[in-house]
Amino acid sequence: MSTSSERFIFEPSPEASAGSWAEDWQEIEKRAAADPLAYWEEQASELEWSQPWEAVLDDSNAPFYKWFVGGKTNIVTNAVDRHITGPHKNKLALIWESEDGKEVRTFSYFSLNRDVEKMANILKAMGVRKGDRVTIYLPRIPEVFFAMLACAKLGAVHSVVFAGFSSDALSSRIDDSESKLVITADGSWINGNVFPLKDIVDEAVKFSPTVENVIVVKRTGTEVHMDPTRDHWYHDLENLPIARGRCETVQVDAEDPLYILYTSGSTGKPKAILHTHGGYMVGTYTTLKNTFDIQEDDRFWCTADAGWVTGHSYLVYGPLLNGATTFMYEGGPTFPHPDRWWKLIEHYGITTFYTAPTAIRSLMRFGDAWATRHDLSSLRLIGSVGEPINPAAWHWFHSVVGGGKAPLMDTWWQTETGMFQITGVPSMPQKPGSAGRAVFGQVAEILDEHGNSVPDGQEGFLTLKNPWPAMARTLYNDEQRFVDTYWSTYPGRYMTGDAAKRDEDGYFWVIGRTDDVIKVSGHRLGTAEVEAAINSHSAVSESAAIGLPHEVKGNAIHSFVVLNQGYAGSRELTEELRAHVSSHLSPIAKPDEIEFVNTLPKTRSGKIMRRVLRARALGQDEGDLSTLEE
Ligand code: 6R9
Repeated sequence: MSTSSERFIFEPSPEASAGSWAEDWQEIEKRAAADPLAYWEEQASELEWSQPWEAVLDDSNAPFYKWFVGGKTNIVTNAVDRHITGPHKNKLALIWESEDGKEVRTFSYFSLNRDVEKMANILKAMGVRKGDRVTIYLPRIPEVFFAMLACAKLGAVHSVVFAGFSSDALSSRIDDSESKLVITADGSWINGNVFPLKDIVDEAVKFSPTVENVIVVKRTGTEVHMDPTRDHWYHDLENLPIARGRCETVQVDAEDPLYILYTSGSTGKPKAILHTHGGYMVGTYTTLKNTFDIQEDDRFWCTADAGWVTGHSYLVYGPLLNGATTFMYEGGPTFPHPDRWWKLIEHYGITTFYTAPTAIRSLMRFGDAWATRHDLSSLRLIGSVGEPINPAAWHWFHSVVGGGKAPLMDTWWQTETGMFQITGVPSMPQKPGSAGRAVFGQVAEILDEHGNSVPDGQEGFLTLKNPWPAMARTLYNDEQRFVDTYWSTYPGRYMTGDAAKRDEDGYFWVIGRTDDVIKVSGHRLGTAEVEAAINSHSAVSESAAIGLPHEVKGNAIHSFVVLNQGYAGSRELTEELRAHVSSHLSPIAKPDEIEFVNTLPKTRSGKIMRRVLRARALGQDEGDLSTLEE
């Protein structure tokens, strides 16, 4: 793609820009560029702090940056507490609908606080204190809000694990974080079937020395085993005296940890990204406000699961920090029919809708009629995240869902960045396929492998120049890996791992990952994790996994497998290996194709050359093969 073919521009409509938070975006951009710290200080001042900060940024021990140093607050003070003492008290904070559509639960800020206090009182009674880690393994139900907010309220550190990960994956995350407590449900609903969450937890905590208690929310009514010394039904705990009464929000240092979230990297061991109360709070508050222009009467729907960073920042924290009404739906987009989401938008009058390109592509395939038979005119802004949005999906989303009028905000960011880094605001012209411009106060630069700036229009590595409040502070228990992974390629700069281009107007066009991380249906996975799962099967000697382009999922996993002596490739074994990955890692990581091979291309030092496999599969030039072993 050349930049000249990317000239198609959507000018903002007066309705979208007039009165929006960042209406004078050029002005704000200029001001924030001139003094980013003043910009962030001004944003932080819109929130409540029990003790003001002494310095906005401390960069003396970079890359271990500190924000709002000396300040005291709690993200819950701003996400919940401040709303119940003001005009938002009776405003809806959360609307939830079940997968089958038979249950609706709504929470005003007042009642959300009641539930958060109840959960926090229970956690406290179970010995959870500031700094303790709690693993949350829950479906998309309101209790995931209560659990995350209750931990934060006490200054405990939550580690949400996507409730689609296997017991192996869950167990390693519980052990790595040394969680005291696990919060789960009996099961979750997936397209009318029960996924047995409690069974998976039982398996995962079997050998976990640190887990003292497991709280179980009843959701599917499935029969589960309850260990009387360890497991407790939430509905029993809720009725105990310990659950009653007020629970104070612990004031913590701005830099105290809020959560860890495991995400995939280049090795088989997931990285535990650590975020803090103060900076993360300011960053998610501001970016959601600017990009989705949160207004008093909005109903904001982010379709992400709380198990991923998008769910943390823009389903739970961002909307609540802005005093908005956030909507959560338990199920997926196509069950029982491909208009499930459109029905919800129509019924609840959703105004701002944030989803992933893979979902748009999967819904597009069913034709326009499923969407157009619903009145989607309440939508005033729509958004995309997770991977580049291809032109066909952009136009369908914009015209069929957004009615050609709702600005489509593409948002580029990562688990590590905590908040948007490249995006737009509704008053800014949009270029379909470009994620937009660096957020206010940020400078993004495209560099070559030597660290030199590349000319506009040319591909290179996407880097971020300025520190930002919601940046990851470290990898939990692995400071060295934090420095090595993100900060040593280009000293003083954050290396994103993505390839991108910048055009002459300062818009960024993200191409994709340059490492062994792949996005499958918007979910972040590492090829090494898939390989580790396959290699744990007794028939397998070794394997390599790569991502290949897929029309709906963005990327699909292809695995190349070398079998042990005495095994032969067959259709049965292929299915067995796919099921093995499903149960040892996650159904989302199941390879689309498995190819049995005799050898894998390796360097002389024994490293698998995945790029050679990818080039071969795509029929492309295999590139430099000088390091390839005989
Ligand atoms: C928020 C999230 C991060 C990776 C990132 C990039 C890809 C995310 C994107 C996008 C193009 C966008 N990515 N948003 N690529 N356009 N709007 O997805 O976090 O799961 O950590 O993934 O996702 O490759 O490096 P995470």
